[in-house]
Amino acid sequence: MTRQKRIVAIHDISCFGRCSLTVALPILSATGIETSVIPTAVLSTHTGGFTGYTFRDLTHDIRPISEHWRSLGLEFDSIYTGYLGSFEQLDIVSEFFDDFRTQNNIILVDPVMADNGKLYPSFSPDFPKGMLKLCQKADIIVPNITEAAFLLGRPYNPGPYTEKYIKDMLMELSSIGPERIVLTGVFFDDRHLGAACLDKTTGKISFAFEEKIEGYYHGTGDVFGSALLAALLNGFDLADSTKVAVDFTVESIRKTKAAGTDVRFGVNFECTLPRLIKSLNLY
Ligand code: PXL
Repeated sequence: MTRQKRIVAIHDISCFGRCSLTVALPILSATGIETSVIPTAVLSTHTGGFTGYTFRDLTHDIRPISEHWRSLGLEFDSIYTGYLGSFEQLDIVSEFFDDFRTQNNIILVDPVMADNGKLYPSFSPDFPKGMLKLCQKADIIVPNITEAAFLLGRPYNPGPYTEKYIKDMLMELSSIGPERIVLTGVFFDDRHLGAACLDKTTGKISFAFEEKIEGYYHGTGDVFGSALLAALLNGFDLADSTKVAVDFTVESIRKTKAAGTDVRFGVNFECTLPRLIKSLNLY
């Protein structure tokens, strides 16, 4: 057996609502990857559509965890970050990258902060500037169209998009620094939705689309990012990993829509995991 891959996922724990760590941990583990976590905060629910949620900030636990891990000489094949709640957390995570970057590991930053043209309510208008600095240190970034617009200081375009618009956006995002860009929420017509990716080392741009399912389902960015990383770490190239992640996310949404679940409760990725495992040719 080849050496088992090990990653660290640095996100919050939203106790209810299937996003961030409650999504990343099961998806990556199910695909054979040893998944360590650094929880950045504990919330009773995510912040998308719920009111009255609790929030326990764990910012000041991140450095001590990192120091302990350094004393143990731990190494990770990937560092995967998602929702980070403050400038201080961005700075501490940036230091973590400096401490745990190796020649070959993949730093994947999902710049979680916005969707549908708007910043999430918990972020101040200058937060994208801080997130941009973290993205500069990444090997891969996975913004949605709104996050890409905020990172680039461009006006939000609600779509549909042209191929040229998406290709230009990918090129501009790659000038931030990362070698690989995966842009989600891409559509050229009203019937299909998916993602586009650019691999700067080969210059190759690829698209992956599936049938569009109406409704705004929470946590799908985390389902997508986790499946993408699972595929990359299992040896798939960027274009194929993007296809696998689009397929897994859309199938999870399809099941959830069929069940009529509250869109705030996240998507049924659990019952879609066998499909992911099959598409990665695992076990
Ligand atoms: O899925 C992204 C996410 C993660 N964590 C928290 C969130 C959100 C999006 O709203 O609120 C706490």
